[in-house]
Amino acid sequence: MTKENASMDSYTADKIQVLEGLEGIRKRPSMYIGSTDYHGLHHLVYEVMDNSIDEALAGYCDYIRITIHRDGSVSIEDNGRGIPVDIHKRFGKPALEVIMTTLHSGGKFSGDVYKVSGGLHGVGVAVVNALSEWLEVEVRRDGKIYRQRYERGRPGPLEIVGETSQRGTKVRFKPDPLIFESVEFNREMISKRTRELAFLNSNVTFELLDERNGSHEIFRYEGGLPSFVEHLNRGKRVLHSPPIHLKKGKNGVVVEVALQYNDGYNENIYTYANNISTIEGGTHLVGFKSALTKVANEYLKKVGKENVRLSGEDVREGLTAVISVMLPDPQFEGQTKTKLGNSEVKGIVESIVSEELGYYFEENPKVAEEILTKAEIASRAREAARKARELTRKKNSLDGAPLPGKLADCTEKNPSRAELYIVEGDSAGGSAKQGRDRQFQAVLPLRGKILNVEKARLEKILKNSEIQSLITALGCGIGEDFDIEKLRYGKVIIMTDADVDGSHIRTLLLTFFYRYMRPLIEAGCVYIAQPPLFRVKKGKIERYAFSEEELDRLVGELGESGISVQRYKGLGEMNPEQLWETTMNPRKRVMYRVTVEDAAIAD
Ligand code: 0RA
Repeated sequence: MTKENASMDSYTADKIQVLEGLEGIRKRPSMYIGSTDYHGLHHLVYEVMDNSIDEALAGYCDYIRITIHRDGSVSIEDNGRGIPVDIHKRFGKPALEVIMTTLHSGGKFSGDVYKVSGGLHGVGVAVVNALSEWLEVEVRRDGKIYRQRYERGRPGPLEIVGETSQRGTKVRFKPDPLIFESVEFNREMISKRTRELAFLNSNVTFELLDERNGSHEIFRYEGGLPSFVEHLNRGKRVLHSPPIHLKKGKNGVVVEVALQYNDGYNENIYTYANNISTIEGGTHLVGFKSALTKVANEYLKKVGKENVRLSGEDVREGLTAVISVMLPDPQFEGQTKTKLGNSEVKGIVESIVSEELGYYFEENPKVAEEILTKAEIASRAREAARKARELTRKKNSLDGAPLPGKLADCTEKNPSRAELYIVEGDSAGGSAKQGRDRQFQAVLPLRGKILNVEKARLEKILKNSEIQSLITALGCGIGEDFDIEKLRYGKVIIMTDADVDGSHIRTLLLTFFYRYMRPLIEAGCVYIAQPPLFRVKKGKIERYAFSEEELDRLVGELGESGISVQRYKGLGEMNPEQLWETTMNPRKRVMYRVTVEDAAIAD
């Protein structure tokens, strides 16, 4: 500061301080709004909306209209009390101007006006002002309409422009193109947030207008969180209706939860703290999960199933839930500041949900049965899959595992040049081993026994020793552990007989790949060999036919006299040379590359 500045009166000094504050926001916008891309841009809209929502939470506002204007500005209008315009004692200027030009870190105005402070990360509308080319605010209050315009945060005069019997605030701003990468608003994004806020604030009507194309949406969900859950579950088969709904306050924290199960396997939980979407979860989510698991297990105990023990994952299979907490001083943590950190919230949510959900289950035993039956099935499936995985992991223990004894490996170690033939039966396996080019072709014979488990559940199939050999030979693991980088062969070729058994084994293998190694199919690594069905011989001429039609053509070509036709019932009937010539020699063979659709059909 210069000497002159230092000697200025306190009002001017305040003004300088304010401008320095707003200058700081303009210098480091990302510190306040996360980024200057379209996320940051829309953040401005959400910030102003949150201020209006605060009025609604305080019980003074039930209507909010958002308009995207043709000139690139957005306005947010509410019917709340209107921002106060009287002279602020400490600052000696209108409260409106103080609000528009002062950073309120954390709890706005140290909590004297708002019990629950919303505002995205509580940065305040001054941030929007600082990052706007211009901003106009209109306040309806005390029978008058007040207006003030700001340019890059600098205030013009506060004027009275008319009279009114209404109350409310309208903030219209045009984001500064010097700050943002793009200043074009996306209606979809604003619409999504508006819908979300409408679910979370069931007493408020929202209107969204886009003057650029004349579109107009109204959001009002008197059903609140249960409607939100129904919306998320739309198109799904639900286990019970309506959603379970509970709401209760404790120690100044209000907890509201709606949940409903569908017959799928996904877990879909949305969490909010003071209307802010906590994408990274936090203490409210932890408390909820813990309560849900506890209540489910307690209920099972009560109905005499002490021996069943459900895990959290079991209980959350097919669950759609929305959790909303309101608290006086939210702490946001995590990478994107969307994780609720207040430690006291965990216990509060846990005790409220335990108690209320416990009552609900007692009063609605049919719903409880539906939910718990599903969780029990989930539990059994998870247990079986875990055991199977352990089994294959042990045998596989990924890298250092010994290769199966039946595998005749190739010398080539570069997977992109190596091939694995999966062959049905030991005798065909023998021919393939002798006929192959051992430089790049490996052979793994599978015994017909694999057929016995065809109808078994997949968990059982995983225990099958033939399948385990296959997993070990491929080296890339299965399911969540699948890693295509570890795949030992770039081509995996299924070679089975052209009969019913052969087709069963092929189907089973495809199903297995589809369920446990889908990326292998997606990468185009799985093939089906096409062995010939007939051998036609006449004198020294020897030819092969892969179909009846081809056979007819060949016979016609060669002439019928002195011709001998052999029909191959199985690969085993071919000698090693024949197998090489017809099915394994890359220069002559015909192979079919398996697509995901093929495998899905097999499944
Ligand atoms: C400070 C104090 C009061 C209301 C507001 C701010 C207020 C801010 C915004 C921002 C958008 N819409 C708003 N509506 C109100 C309380 C005023 C009173 O006690 O009358």
